[in-house]
Amino acid sequence: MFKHYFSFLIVALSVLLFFPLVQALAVGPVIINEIMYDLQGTDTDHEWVEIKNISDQAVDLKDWRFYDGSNHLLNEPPQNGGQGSLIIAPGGYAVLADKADVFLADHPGFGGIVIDTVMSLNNTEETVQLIDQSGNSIEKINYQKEMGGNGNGYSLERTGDFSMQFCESNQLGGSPGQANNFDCNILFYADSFVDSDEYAYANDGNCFS
Ligand SMILES: [Ca+2]
Ligand SMILES: [Ca+2]
Ligand SMILES: [Ca+2]
Repeated sequence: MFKHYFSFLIVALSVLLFFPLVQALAVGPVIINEIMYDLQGTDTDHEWVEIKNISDQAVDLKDWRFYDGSNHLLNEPPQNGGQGSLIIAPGGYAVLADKADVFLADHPGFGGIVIDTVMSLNNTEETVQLIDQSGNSIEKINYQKEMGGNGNGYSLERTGDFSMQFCESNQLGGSPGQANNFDCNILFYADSFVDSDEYAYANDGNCFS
């Protein structure tokens, strides 16, 4: 009997010690801030995702992965035509591009960080994640076409650093490397940090975050 209770104590302590760590790791410091998953015309080579460092310290993305159903290494600029570095300043942005050179050709004069990786973003719905160097999921967003940006040249933009809501950009081509500027005709809360596939809609046209 004593042995039984001792085992229970060990399990309980393990749970108490482990879960706060998991919770801490599951939030930031880098968020997926904007998703260009369905461009006008062909998507091949042109897709990109904007990420943002919402912490007050620089974050080094060395050995991080972008996940879109499988993990893809982030190529350190200037590999494959990227520019800048893997180190994101506090409050800073970076664009993860399927083809960094194609992104820069699509956005002449772009001065921000562009990191080449591999992505194939489904035009109906997809779960995308950022995986850190230890294999932890730092960010997890599930989008679907009903949120907007469905082949019309507009991206999906997060409405705030700590918001789970994504709305269609109100600027053709989105706002890569810049603060988001969006229009919420449909309210949507993505399931970042939470392992579920539930969505919430409202139809009153109001936008809040
Ligand atoms: Ca398209
Ligand atoms: Ca696509
Ligand atoms: Ca943006």
